[in-house]
Amino acid sequence: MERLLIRGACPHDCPDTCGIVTEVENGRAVAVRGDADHPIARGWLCAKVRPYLHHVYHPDRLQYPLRRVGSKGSGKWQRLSWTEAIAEIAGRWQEIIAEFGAEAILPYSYSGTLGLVQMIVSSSRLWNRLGASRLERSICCAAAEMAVEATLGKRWSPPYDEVLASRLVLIWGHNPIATAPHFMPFLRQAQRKGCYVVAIDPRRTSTAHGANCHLAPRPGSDGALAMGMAHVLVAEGLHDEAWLDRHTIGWPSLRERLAEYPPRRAAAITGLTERDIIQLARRYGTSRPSLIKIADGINRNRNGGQNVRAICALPALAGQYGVYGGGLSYSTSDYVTWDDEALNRWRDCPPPGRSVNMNRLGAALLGEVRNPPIRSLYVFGANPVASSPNAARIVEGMRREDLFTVVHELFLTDTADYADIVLPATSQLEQTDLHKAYGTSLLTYNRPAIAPLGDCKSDWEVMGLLAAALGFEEPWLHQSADEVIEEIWTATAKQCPSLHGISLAQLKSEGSKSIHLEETPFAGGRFPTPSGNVELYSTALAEKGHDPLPGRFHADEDDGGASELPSEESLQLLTPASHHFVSSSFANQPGLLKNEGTAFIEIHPLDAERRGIENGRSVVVYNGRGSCHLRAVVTDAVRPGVVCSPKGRWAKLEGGTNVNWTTPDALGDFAGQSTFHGNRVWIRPLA
Ligand SMILES: Nc1nc2c(c(=O)[nH]1)N[C@H]1C(S)=C(S)[C@@H](COP(=O)(O)OP(=O)(O)OC[C@H]3O[C@@H](n4cnc5c(=O)[nH]c(N)nc54)[C@H](O)[C@@H]3O)O[C@H]1N2
Ligand SMILES: Nc1nc2c(c(=O)[nH]1)N[C@H]1C(S)=C(S)[C@@H](COP(=O)(O)OP(=O)(O)OC[C@H]3O[C@@H](n4cnc5c(=O)[nH]c(N)nc54)[C@H](O)[C@@H]3O)O[C@H]1N2
Ligand code: SF4
Ligand SMILES: [Mo]
Repeated sequence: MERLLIRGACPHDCPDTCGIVTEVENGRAVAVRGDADHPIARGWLCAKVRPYLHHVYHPDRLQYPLRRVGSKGSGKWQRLSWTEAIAEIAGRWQEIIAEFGAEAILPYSYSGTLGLVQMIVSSSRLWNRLGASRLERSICCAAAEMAVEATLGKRWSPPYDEVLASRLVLIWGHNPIATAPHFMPFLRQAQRKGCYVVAIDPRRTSTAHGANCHLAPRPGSDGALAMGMAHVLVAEGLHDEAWLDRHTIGWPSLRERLAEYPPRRAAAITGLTERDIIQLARRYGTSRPSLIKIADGINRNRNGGQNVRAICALPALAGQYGVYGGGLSYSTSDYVTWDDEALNRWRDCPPPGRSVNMNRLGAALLGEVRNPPIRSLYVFGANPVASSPNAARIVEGMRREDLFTVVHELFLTDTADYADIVLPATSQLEQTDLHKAYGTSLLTYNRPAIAPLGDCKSDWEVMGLLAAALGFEEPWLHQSADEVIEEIWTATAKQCPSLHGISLAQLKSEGSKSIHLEETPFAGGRFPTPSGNVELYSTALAEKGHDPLPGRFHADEDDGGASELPSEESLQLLTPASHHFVSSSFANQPGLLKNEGTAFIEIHPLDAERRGIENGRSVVVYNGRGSCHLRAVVTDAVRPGVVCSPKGRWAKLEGGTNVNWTTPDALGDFAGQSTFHGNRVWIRPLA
């Protein structure tokens, strides 16, 4: 019997990017474990990925290309060969291009895998060569990214283990127990050494439960909270004037603006008490080192960008940037930036196509995007019907008879149901890739452990087949995955100090390598911004038409898509990460569905009572955009006025809709950001 151990990387949208080891017997994977030699996984995987073989060998895995035979969404399919499928796609595209031009084709991909080849390169090269519409990738973190880059220059963050030096950690709008599990052992160890942890989240998450203190501000009010804290720091002389003088731009103007945020006003906006705000500010101003850890949940609202800007100002006021164990932990994405030209091949391509904001998919398909209209949609590594906002509009758009839709997937998802052609995709155990973590400093190589199931092909293989069928002979569309990695690595290593001293060969043989980080981020108060300082005042933002200073916020305008519903009866629905799914990935796996339990919504006892809702009762959650059915969990874990139902459910397993039938497709303040959490809903017991 042949038994092999193959090293790989968890490809899912999670900052940890664990190293995994697959045990293979006679060509079949028999076990998947955390790689004991991987400095983050350290031998264990999260609850979602531990049962990975149920994902890989799920009886519903697609194994052959399918063509729709019934009406869109009817679920009637006919098997076809890859040769037929590719010929049909290329033929339809050639007709569309002849009539409307290549921009009538929209590729839609996001975070099914985060691999360099299967996600990043597969989302760029072929589409650039074609001159297709480009996708504005703003569903997750666009506003926070823009805010952090405008303020600090780059998304740099300390490694997880630096928290062992922190004396105070503010976990702000982030739920790492579910969304960055491998940070938790470090945090717990820090707490055992006396580090004080404050969770700032409108609901009592499992992370908040384990914190030393939990503050529950109104959703979207974090900017006002940060400004209020800054006001107190200055009023009490707890700020570091010398550091601000030396290392920031715009401090005098920001200081003036802080006058607008006395604790009383900050309390009125956030729903916290003045005392809470003053105490938090005092603790922040007197504990060193103090770390603020944010992720992306916090930026999915109307003011997400400016809220993150205000939070980014706090470590500057406290002189905490560049301090080991202090500063801001957001993302490590900018330590290595893949070489743009090697990735995209712009020089060999026609002028880039127009951009379509992914958060407006339904609207775009229904006519918001014209000249040319979108006539073909190619979805891979994403499940927009389940995961993108205002889903009813997406479905309406995807039902268009004149839209030719291809979905490349592992499963017949809510989105695949509306395809004309469905192509079967490999899982991570069946494909080659390179992964750069966004929460840690590790690069991890994924070697395929098993042969593709049935006729499954990887994203990049399909790009090669499509390129050939469209007559594109450029070698960079026909490289193997390893050749793509080699080329991009080599081009990147030439200009990226973080890769110095690491060879690709070494990375492949050892499985993972840490990028080269000499010191804590922003050590010595050096910032890669245009001014070299923390830009409290940002000219770059001003040039884009934004307020260059943090601290002025839009009213939250969501009317739930229905101005006639009584607004005083509405509740604000948060739809954060589920513990057992990654977005909608895994939400078709029976064991994980069982562990997550019936789809639920948390509601405060006062709000439940007013509506005659008892614990455990089925409820209709609705607004002018749509509705879904959930089980009520009556709990004071949420603030009055706020309800919470985790994202990720497959609509077709839940009676036809999920929470995204209610979520808004309005855009946030920065970068076309999604505003999932700025969502007004109404709730009544199900008759
Ligand atoms: N288990 C699991 N892990 C995941 C994912 C998943 O679906 N499941 N998704 C992955 C993805 S795609 C991402 S982007 C990351 C996200 O990682 P996180 O940002 O940690 O995840 P979220 O649950 O979206 O949001 C975190 C918290 O923000 C709170 N929140 C919402 N609005 C506000 C607000 O206005 N202010 C404050 N203070 N808090 C607010 C929510 O209640 C939630 O508890 O996680 C990744 N990891
Ligand atoms: N209500 C609400 N909705 C949200 C959010 C929220 O906070 N609230 N958060 C949003 C966020 S942060 C994000 S990042 C998005 C994520 O949204 P999406 O990127 O759409 O993520 P998933 O829903 O997990 O869908 C990924 C799909 O890719 C498939 N897949 C996996 N690997 C591969 C592969 O190698 N090739 C191909 N072709 N397919 C593959 C999986 O089977 C899965 O169906 O969801 C957003 N949705
Ligand atoms: S989802 Fe995150 S925690 Fe779970 S195995 Fe993957 S990288 Fe690790
Ligand atoms: Mo995300």
